[in-house]
Amino acid sequence: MDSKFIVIEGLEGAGKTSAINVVVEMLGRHGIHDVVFTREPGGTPLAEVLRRLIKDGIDNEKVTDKAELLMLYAARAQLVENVIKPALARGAWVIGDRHDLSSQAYQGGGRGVDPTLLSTLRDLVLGDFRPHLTLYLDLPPALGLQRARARGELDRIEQESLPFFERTRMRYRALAMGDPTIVTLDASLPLAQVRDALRERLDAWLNTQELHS
Ligand code: T5A
Repeated sequence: MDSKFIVIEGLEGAGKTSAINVVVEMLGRHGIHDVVFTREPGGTPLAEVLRRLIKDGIDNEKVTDKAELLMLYAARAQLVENVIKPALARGAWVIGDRHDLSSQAYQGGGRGVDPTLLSTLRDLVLGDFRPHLTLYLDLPPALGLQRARARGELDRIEQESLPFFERTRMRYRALAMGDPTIVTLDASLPLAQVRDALRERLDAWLNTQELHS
């Protein structure tokens, strides 16, 4: 089977960490052990510096929506060209904790960034590079934020208002509905049920990939 890029997406507290463990487990069951992990923003030395700036800002300077977007795409350009594409080219599978769909949802939906600017940037930075599969963990933002809060301090983006996350979720759901490579899972269920649903969907997808290889 050719190597693939699988992405986990969702609001804060959706359970992406636990989902990544299930993906690793299922890949192992299908004999796939050469796996590279990425997170966005981040994943290269330069992208990790940008991650800190995006999440925390600097010296209380207001981070404009455009600067935030450009930093996210600068980090993504570094990660895709220096890590993801080389890994796929040598035959490794890549599991991404977030990718471009986050920008479409948070910056496009949450921040309300001009759609033309978003699509122009995506085309310029990524061309036609897309994940083979995206697992979108859907949950009400209030629940996700409650989980994230229980874990510790909230960063700059996590401190946004509930309506910001409602808009982000609406955009995630709208994009997922129109894209067959995005699988939506109910992440408000107890963890064991989410994990079972993930196993089932991934197993079916991996079987299909095997058939076509
Ligand atoms: N961002 C990112 C953008 O705005 N645009 C972009 O283009 C990109 C790439 C990234 C931030 O940047 C923004 C989005 C983010 O705000 P981050 O630190 O990577 O920052 O933030 P998150 O990805 O949101 O990471 P979190 O750790 O908050 O979310 P997870 O990984 O989904 O949460 P997880 O798995 O740690 O779970 C949180 C807690 O909930 C529990 C877990 O045990 C854990 O304690 N939990 C459950 N409890 C009960 N039932 C379940 N089903 C549960 N699932 C998880």
